[in-house]
Amino acid sequence: MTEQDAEKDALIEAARKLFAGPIAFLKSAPTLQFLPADDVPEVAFAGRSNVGKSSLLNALTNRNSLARTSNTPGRTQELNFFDVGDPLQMRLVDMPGYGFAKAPKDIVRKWREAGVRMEDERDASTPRTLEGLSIVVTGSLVDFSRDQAKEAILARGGKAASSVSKKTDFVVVGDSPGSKYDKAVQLGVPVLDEDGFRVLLSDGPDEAREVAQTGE
Ligand SMILES: Nc1nc2c(ncn2[C@@H]2O[C@H](COP(=O)(O)OP(=O)(O)OP(=O)(O)O)[C@@H](O)[C@H]2O)c(=O)[nH]1
Ligand SMILES: [Mg+2]
Repeated sequence: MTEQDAEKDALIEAARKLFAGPIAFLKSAPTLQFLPADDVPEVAFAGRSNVGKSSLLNALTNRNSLARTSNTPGRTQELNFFDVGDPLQMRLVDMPGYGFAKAPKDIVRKWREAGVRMEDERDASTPRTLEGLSIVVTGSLVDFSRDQAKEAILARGGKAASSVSKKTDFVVVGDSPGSKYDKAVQLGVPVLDEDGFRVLLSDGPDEAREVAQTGE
């Protein structure tokens, strides 16, 4: 074994011991004024909601329920601090996720206003101009795959529905649309072509209604 290998093994063994030893929940900080003193190194788990940050923290420390996990995005809502080692060596910090979470939009905004920056805030910062709207995409679009169209709708807070009803707000129609188009016309649901869809995404529903075709 080389000297480097030996050093590496010693580090791995020290880490194993550290994470097998005492680890305790310290506190949840809802705002910056509740952060613990900055006295030891901290490793924070940041990332999109529901990707498994809390689960990773549990796996790393070989404990089942140190950090609370859940199937529902937005489980972790505050900064949760865990003291590692006795005497204290470092802290692990479980952070709220960002992205499509149910609750954390406001929470992420609160942290952002407090000066905390998370990487890749793309989704959290897309304005939710389609909040509460149900949109059906049918037929093939030129510049969007079905998934891309759906993602663009979801990112703005809209719902990508699969069938047309009176409650549908817009039907986006590409080539060879089929019966969903007929149904939209029949029910008087505003129909958008691909350009109209772009208006919906960039300018919102009011502008899109101006360029939509409405049947009957
Ligand atoms: N298949 C699979 N599922 C995982 C893995 N890690 C976590 N999960 C599951 O993913 C879901 C979310 O896990 P969490 O650890 O709560 O995710 P989080 O990133 O802390 O979520 P937020 O606190 O909402 O930001 C749970 O249902 C976990 O069981 C993994 O490695 N593989
Ligand atoms: Mg979590």
